[in-house]
Amino acid sequence: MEIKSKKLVTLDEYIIQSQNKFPGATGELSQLLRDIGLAAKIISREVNKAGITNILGVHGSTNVHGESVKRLDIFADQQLISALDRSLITCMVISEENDGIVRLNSEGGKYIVYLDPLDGSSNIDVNVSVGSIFSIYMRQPRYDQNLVEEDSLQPGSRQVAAGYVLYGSSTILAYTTGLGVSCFTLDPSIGEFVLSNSGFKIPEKGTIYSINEGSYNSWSQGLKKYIKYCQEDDPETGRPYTARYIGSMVADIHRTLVKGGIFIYPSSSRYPNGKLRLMYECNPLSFIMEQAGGTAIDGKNRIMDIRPEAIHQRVPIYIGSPENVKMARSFLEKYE
Ligand code: AHM
Ligand code: MG
Repeated sequence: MEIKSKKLVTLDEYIIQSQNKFPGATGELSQLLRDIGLAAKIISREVNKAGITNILGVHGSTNVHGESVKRLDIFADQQLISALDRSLITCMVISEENDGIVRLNSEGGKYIVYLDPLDGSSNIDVNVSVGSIFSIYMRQPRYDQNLVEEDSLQPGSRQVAAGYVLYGSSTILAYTTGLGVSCFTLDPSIGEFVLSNSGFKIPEKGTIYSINEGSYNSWSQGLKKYIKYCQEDDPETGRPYTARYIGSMVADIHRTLVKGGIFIYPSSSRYPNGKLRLMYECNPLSFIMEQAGGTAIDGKNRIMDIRPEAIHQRVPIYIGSPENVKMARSFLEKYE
């Protein structure tokens, strides 16, 4: 009897194999990605335990074992930063959890990493998916070698790699180094991320729109008209579209990548520049989206072309299937 088994490719194996596509690669970026993969496994384990916090103790308290319980977003931040610190390749980390830059032990390290360690963490209380996001840049050589915040202020088009981890019904890691998007699923029985899809592509057009409609009254005319267009009856174009909004950006973007459609976080009176952060939410997810064949704009311009002015700056975002984003942009232009 012939036994045919599909070969499992783990994240670590895949990263090492992919390194060969970059002649002259030193292996440092591969190491950095593997460090993030390891931290993601530890965070995934803790996120999955979050539902039993009543037994283990609520955040900020002491659990039944007498251990202090950290907030999960702080825990995720510490895991990722210490994983990056250990391998001495990264000189600086900027994270949603820290107001300023975090200098690591390797001031000479050539990479700068932006992190949203646990995006959507307010959703944990209600057992909804959350995610981690990362964005990696090369440190630019300067004569004055002191590491300063400005070194990290590079447009998204200069990212050398980016990705996200979605802690959902299963844990998924997706990343790109500019040669397409690869997705891995965590197999908890062996504790490994296993390749589930390489060369991941978003549908050209989709029938799902995703936006927090509670802010409807403070939207621009163009956006109001576009959302009305999504809701109109026109079977030929698949309308009315379906509305889906999880309120956890990584989960909303992951669904958009798989099923197609559009995700929008616009400017509003509460958030004149949108709510989401350019450097550790919008840029990395735009890089993934573009590498999967999608589009990401701020309403007019490509997100990854924006010249950043501050590490925590916010930006409106329209991201998803190219046809849907193009249509949204045409409404914004027409009713400006
Ligand atoms: P957070 O970084 O404080 O978790 O906020 C980011 C989250 C995103 O995941 C999500 O897309 C957005 O906030 C939802 O915001 P809103 O509740 O305003 O719709
Ligand atoms: Mg966030």
